[in-house]
Amino acid sequence: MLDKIIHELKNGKKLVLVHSNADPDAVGSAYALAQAFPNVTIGVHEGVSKSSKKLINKTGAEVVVNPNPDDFEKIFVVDTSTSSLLGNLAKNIRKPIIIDHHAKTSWENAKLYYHDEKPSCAEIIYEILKKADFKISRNVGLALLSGIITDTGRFRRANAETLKIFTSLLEEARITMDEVLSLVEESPDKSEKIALLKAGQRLKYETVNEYVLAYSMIGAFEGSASSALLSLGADIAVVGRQKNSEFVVIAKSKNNVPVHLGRMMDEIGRETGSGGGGHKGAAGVNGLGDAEAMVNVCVQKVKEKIKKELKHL
Ligand SMILES: [Mn+2]
Repeated sequence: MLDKIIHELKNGKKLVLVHSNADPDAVGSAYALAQAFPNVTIGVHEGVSKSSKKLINKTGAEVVVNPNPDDFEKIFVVDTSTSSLLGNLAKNIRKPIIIDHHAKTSWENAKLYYHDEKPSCAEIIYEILKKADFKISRNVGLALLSGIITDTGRFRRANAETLKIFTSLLEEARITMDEVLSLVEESPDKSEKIALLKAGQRLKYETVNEYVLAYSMIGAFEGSASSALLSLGADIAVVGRQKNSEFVVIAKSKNNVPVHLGRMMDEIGRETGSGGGGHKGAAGVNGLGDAEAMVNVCVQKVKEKIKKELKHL
């Protein structure tokens, strides 16, 4: 199927969409495609994450916020598990071509759905570029390397193949480890520090057998807040954010937790008429509704799933 995708990338006016609040794996992947193939515009709903802004500044990547999909002949969707992460853009998309590495979901109207559950989407893109005989430039190298390093949680979720691709990229694009790290490392600014501490103040926790489940609410930075709760000692963290009538809930877990959060969020998304998905250890659900109620739904579901798993052991 990769050959078909390469064929599709070679001609026509193309829009490559990434998920809202796009991380370096999403932006890096889209940027690499835009460099390797002609006539590619990168688009996102609402905007990109803070660390992606750094990558954009460094590489000069152009990302259009809220583009009009009707202006393009072909729509690609990269690093995005469900159409709810495309916000309003999702309505205007016909027959998209999906390239994704999250847990498989139902992209019903997709023209092609290339799915490979690699630790990062950047690794799939690397494979595409190799197949297309594209010579990796420094900026494309930096983009893919930052995607890999962030999505694998500094290699914690990487496998041997990821590391091989990572070293090939360092070599081919003549990039040092220091350059990659300084691109992805950042200290939180004041608003993020305060938001995280507030999430700490609102923190609640429960235990299921030996697992500790912590959950909280935050006004922004729900991704870093869920990581922070894991650093504090929780095995599973669930953090919700209310934004007007919309909610986002992020769940993260340590490796030892026997629940695939991506599949769980997909399930919750379908049950509640919202959209969910992700990886085993990091996933999210978003849509219209009450964030706190959704946090409770997620917490209950995690507990049920752990209990069920433990019964099977
Ligand atoms: Mn990704």
